[in-house]
Amino acid sequence: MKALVIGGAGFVGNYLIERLSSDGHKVYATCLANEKIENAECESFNLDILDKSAVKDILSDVKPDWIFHLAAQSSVSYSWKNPQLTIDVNIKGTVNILDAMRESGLDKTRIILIGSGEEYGYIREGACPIKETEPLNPGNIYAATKACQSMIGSIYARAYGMDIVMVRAFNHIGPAQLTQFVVADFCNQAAEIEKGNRKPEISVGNLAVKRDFTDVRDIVRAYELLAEKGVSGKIYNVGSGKAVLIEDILKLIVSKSTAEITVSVDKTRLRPADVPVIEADISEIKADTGWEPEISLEKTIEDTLNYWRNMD
Ligand code: A2R
Repeated sequence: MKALVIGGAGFVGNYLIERLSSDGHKVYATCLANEKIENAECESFNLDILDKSAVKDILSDVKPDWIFHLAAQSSVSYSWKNPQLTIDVNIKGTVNILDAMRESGLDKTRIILIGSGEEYGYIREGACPIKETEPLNPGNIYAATKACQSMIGSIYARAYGMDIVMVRAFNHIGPAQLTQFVVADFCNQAAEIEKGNRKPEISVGNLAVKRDFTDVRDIVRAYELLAEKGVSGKIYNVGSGKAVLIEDILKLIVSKSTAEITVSVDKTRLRPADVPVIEADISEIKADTGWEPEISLEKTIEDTLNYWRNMD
């Protein structure tokens, strides 16, 4: 298949390109002008998804069989600081891509829209693990934009018969993730302590929330399977199906570190509002594609710690 990964220079994009190429697909990818796609097998283009005519040009050039839309302002904490940009990229950007597909005669091409488990937000009591049918009640700006993306995706699928599969991905982690995300941040801090570059104290935000973490390599395998076997117009949770306390993740990282580490709470790391528990019900994706996560949390933490240990 010819696959186009929009937003291919990010954390997930790199893994997805690698996965698709190693499975024999011809992969094209886009990134912003200040970014670079590292994979040599992949043909890349610069693209800002806010420029619809540029999106159309690339679609007409590549004529992909599958589109994976990963381009996003993907940080929850940054979305509080810059809601306008988050709304522009995550909502207007998605509409630009869907409209560009229709205007280029690619309205029957399969597109995988990557949303987020954050869309569910403040769920009803007893609703965990969360099914795709759970009402959305987003708790932050990023989540609201992704909820909007999945609603628009459903509307375009129904109204225009477009082949859209929507994903609600829960937290994904692994080597090379930016340190604005919690596990990468803790692993980086632990590795810096081991190297003697900082005092033996990890600085943390809210440890009392539970999140559903999956290795990024399992996540991209899910995306590929959804492109192959996902049902058009449907929304799928992609996660581990098991929420873990951030505090327990921290304990795991500290236990795997060779340094003696203490923990301190940094109030600037606390967010204006945190949703207490997010956990996925993954029976839909299991039933339709056979996917389930294979890599343990322990293995992911070890690989992520090693990644930061090897950084200069
Ligand atoms: O913000 P940057 O410079 O890291 O660039 C990000 C890129 N991006 C854009 N691409 C095209 N046009 C734009 N206007 C635009 N704004 C940002 O999308 C980055 O290279 C990519 C997203 O990658 P990450 O931030 O590393 O996110 P990750 O973890 O790969 O997640 C991919 C998807 C996103 O839809 C998340 O919301 C979802 O999975 O969880």
